[in-house]
Amino acid sequence: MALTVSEEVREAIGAGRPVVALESTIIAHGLPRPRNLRVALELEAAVRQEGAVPATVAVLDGRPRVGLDEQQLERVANEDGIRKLGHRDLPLAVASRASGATTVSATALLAARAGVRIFATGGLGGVHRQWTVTQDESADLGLLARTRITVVCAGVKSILDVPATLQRLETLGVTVAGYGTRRFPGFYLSDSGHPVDWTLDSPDQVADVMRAQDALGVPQSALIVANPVPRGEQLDPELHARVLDEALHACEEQGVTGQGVTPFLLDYLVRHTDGASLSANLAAVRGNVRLAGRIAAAWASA
Ligand code: PSU
Ligand code: MN
Repeated sequence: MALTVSEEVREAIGAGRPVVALESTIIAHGLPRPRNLRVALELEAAVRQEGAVPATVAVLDGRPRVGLDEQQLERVANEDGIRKLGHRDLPLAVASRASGATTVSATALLAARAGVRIFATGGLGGVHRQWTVTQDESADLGLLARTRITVVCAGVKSILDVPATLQRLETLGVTVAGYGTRRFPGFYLSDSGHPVDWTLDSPDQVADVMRAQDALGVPQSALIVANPVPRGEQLDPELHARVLDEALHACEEQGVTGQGVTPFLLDYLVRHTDGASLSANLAAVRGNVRLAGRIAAAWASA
């Protein structure tokens, strides 16, 4: 098998103990150095604190890995030229022995292949605001429509067209629930301004939905658990709206396209909010990782 699962993760899966997959694009391309390595280690520690085993996913020298040791995490955080890999890039990275961080789509695919059912990230990719011109829709959505995994996230990134993304998730048949909220979270913001149809309030309830997915034999699609950043830690909504508007203009002016768009926008927000967007991003990810640990525990104990 072209996939390497770390010994600790393999043993935990084999014994039915809780495991949480973590993506690496946020480390390599979503957070500035040297903060990114500290965050990567902190997120793994947070998973452990909830009694689960962390399984960060990346491709190193052409080898897809589920579960990284500290040296491998350091490579993801600090290596120049580390690529950004969506799921379509995996065969190319393997064949050319490239190293890359995995997005939600590639992480979900590899984690599911390894037998990991729960995955935590910041915000999903989705439909970009200029979709009618660019047709830019993250591969995250299509992959989650055909992968049986539970993704804990703070909604979709607010740089996106949120209602269009919600509509696409509905069309694709991806199950979505708010966690402790009737409003769809807005990544940097606790509330995107859009409702969700279903609300779950405990890890046990989430695990019940996962069991129902399996029992129904529905298409192998994901469950999205949309967990809002605490209101006290969100980005000021006015600042968010103003700087995002500037960021979208800058992106267009500089002709940034394709894979570059999301990292460009996130970085622009960090630099033009004095790091406030970074704090909100981290608060969201931390909350998601902890909740994912609890869901993994509920899933394993049933
Ligand atoms: N969430 C974050 N930071 C990120 C991302 C998500 O807080 O950098 C990444 C995820 O890996 C997601 C990717 O899958 O951005 C989406 O990129 P694109 O729009 O190019 O599909
Ligand atoms: Mn894109």
